[in-house]
Amino acid sequence: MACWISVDRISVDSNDPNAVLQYFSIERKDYIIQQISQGYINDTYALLFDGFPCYILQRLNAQVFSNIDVLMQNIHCALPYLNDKNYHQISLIRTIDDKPYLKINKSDCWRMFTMVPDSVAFNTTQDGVIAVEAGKIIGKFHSLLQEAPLDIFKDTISGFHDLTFRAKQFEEALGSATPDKLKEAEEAILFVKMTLEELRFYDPGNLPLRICHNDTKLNNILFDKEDNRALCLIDLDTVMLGYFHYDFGDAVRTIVNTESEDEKDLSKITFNKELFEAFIDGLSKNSDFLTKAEIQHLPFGVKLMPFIHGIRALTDYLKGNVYYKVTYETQNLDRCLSLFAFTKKAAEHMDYMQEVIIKKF
Ligand code: GN1
Ligand code: MG
Repeated sequence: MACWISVDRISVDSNDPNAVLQYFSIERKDYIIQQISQGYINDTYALLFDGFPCYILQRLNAQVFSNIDVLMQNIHCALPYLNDKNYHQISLIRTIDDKPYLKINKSDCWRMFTMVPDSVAFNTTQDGVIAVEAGKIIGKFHSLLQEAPLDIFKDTISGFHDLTFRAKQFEEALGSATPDKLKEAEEAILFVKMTLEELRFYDPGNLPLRICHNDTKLNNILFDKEDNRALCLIDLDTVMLGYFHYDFGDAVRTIVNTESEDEKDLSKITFNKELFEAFIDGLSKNSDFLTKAEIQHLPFGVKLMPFIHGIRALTDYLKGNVYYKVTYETQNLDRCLSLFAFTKKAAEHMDYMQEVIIKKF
């Protein structure tokens, strides 16, 4: 249902992307608005004029992001650094009253970015060039942000990739789940318990904290439509401090597994060695910033990240799909099963990854 409220004495339908456009400092034109269905959290729209995409408009999920000021502040701080001859800078479009986003009320927040022209994103790939390019751009993102002071970045979601925190949420979900769901997810629950036991002694120790993207899945990288050069990373909502192996693991899990995150046929889940080596090749071109200890931790990230995402999906399934947008009731369960299938593949390839990494770095 549309909810009419007032912004600066003007009424706006806070659910309607068309209605919020007038509050952004862009040329007034008859844009066509197309919803982009990807993404589990925000609502995203592309603004097209004359068939060309010009802007990205997003309604932020205020339930997931409880402090949108902090989130936007992190992005605002990161963007000036993310600019280089080999990194396409994206810009935030300010509102007509010169704010970084449109806050209608606490739960209705919209923001707009420039669209990267002639760019494309891929959910999965079989192409070694894409894997090389993905490695390069993730390395570039980190080298550029190395210049930014750490203390200006605040957590947008605390404990985001913290295994102990995710395990606690999982335990709570077990306590409140229906017997049906517990039965349906029996195998996945066992896998979590076993793997948590195995990772009990995981300790990032004195690895350096870096400004991470924290969601470096393949489809958050834009490539040039013509020559497949990687241009930049998008979806900067979780730019905050973390360990490099988070970004490494998220990229690898979505590149070397050539199937989607909710693939039901687990026999299709891959660990494609050519793609892994290509990714490492690309990353090694922009990896001077990495310490020895970080390099040693890279394979661990490939096991950790799909496992953490799997626990989060399973927790959400047990809680009744309250966090992620789902298109069917058991989607979160399918996601966790496929993520766990990849976690197992990663575990089988730990020595192999270490060997490739030692050779290339
Ligand atoms: C969520 O909405 P999207 O797809 O950008 C999630 C990520 C996961 C991703 C897919 C804030 O991101 O952590 O990698 O789904 N983002 C948040 O698993 O929870
Ligand atoms: Mg995201």
